[in-house]
Amino acid sequence: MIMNEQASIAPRAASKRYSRVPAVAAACSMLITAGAVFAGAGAPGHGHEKQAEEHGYTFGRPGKAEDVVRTIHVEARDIAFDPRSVEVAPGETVRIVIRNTGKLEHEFVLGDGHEQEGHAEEMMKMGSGGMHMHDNAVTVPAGETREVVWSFPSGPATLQYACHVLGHYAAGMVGEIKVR
Ligand SMILES: [Cu+2]
Repeated sequence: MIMNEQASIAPRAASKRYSRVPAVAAACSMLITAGAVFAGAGAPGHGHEKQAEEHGYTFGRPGKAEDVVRTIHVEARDIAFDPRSVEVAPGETVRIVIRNTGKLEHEFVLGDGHEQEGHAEEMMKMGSGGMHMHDNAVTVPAGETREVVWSFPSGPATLQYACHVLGHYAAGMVGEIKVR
C-alpha cells in the first residue's frame, strides 16, 4: 500500500521540477531521476533549487551572474539607505552592490512586505547576534561591501530593501524597489 503511494508521488515531483527549471533538468536528467527515486524512499532533497522552493520567494528569484544586465549601487549609512528608491524593469536580473559607509553593521534584505515581516521576526528570535544567509539577504559589516544578484518578477511590483538590525527598520532604514 505505502509503496504504491510513493510510486505515484515520485513521478509528479519529478515533472514539477522539470517544468520549473528546464535548463537544469535537461543537463541533469539523470540526477533528477535519481532524486525522484530517493524522494520516494523518503530521503530529503538538497541544493539551491530546493532551498528556493522551500523558501517560496514570491518576489522573483536568486539571479545568476551571467544574466546580470546592470548594477545598482546602494550605500548603507547610520541609519539609512541611499538611495531610498530604485527602479528595475520586469524580469531584469540586477547585481545590487551594498557598501556600508557607516560605523554600524547593517543588513540588506530584499523582499515584499510579507518577507520583511518574516525576517524581522526571525531577527527578534535570534537576538542581536543573529546572522542571515539567504539568497535575498546579506549582512554588511562596517566599511565592507556585499552584493545580491536578483531576478525580479516578470510583472509590475513594489518591493523593499530593509535593514533588520534591531531598531534600524523602525528608524527608517528601508528603501523601495519599483518593478515597472
Ligand atoms: Cu542597519
